[in-house]
Amino acid sequence: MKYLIFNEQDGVGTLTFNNPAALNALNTDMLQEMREFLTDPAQQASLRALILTGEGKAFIAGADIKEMSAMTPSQAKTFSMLGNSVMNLIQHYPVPVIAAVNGFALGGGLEVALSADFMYASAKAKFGLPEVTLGLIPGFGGTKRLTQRVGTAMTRELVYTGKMITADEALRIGLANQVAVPEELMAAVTATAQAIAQVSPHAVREAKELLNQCPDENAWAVATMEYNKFGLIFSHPQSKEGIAAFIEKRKADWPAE
Ligand code: DAK
Repeated sequence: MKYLIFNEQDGVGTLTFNNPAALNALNTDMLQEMREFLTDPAQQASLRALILTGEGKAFIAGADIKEMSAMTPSQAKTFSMLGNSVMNLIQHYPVPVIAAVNGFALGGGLEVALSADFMYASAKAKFGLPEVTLGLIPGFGGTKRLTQRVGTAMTRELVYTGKMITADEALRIGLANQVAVPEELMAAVTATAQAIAQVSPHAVREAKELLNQCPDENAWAVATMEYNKFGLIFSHPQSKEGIAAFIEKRKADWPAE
């Protein structure tokens, strides 16, 4: 991979955006590499959690403005469709995805972080949707995801002004779950990913699938899915093991799915 670095330890994968000279700006090739990585079934089967982060001073400073400068309207639409499909692959990745926002997360970069299940921020991170300053609008599903995360009024202020906010402000509005000093960001995110890797992998995958339905379905549809899943999970060996381990006062040893 030219734009991505991947490594894994004990079921926790880390995918690093690696084009620091361009602040990891999202170009077509990088999006295609992400799509390839995210659809690899072997990788999906072996991981328990996936961390996304950036090399250098940016997480991702947005879509590649230089590449976009040469696009026709139809190429821009194709680019937006590719970006949207990659964001959906992150959102629906079968295991939790945590964005470790190490620096600038702007435009398409914030949209990547918003597609993750949740994000932690370095105290140095900066967030924003500056598309309007370029005469554009957010193109990778960010308006909806940001509205779901921080509410309508805050999203509108950020989209209409294009301004950047700090990590502390991101924490205050519920965009980031935690702020860490820069040197401790990866340790904090890894500790949470490792905690996820300890619990039942089957239950986590099922919970993620259910949580992904919540914003789009009505309460009754979600409740129906929940009780169906809740019933089915009782036939899974991991629920039997988890409950037995609690009663026998021992650590669960999760059988393979
Ligand atoms: N694209 C391409 N190159 C970028 C870039 C970007 N988004 N951001 C930074 N770079 C490049 C810079 O051009 C510079 O390259 P050289 O000049 O060295 O060749 C290098 O990265 C270092 O950047 P700076 O020298 O500017 O670094 P500073 O620390 O001074 O400033 C900055 C950092 C993040 C404040 C600044 O680089 C900046 O403002 N960058 C642009 C941020 C931005 O506006 N991002 C939003 C991009 S728009 C759509 C599809 C998609 C989208 C919209 C619509 N449809 C088709 C509907 C998505 C849009 C976006 O994401």
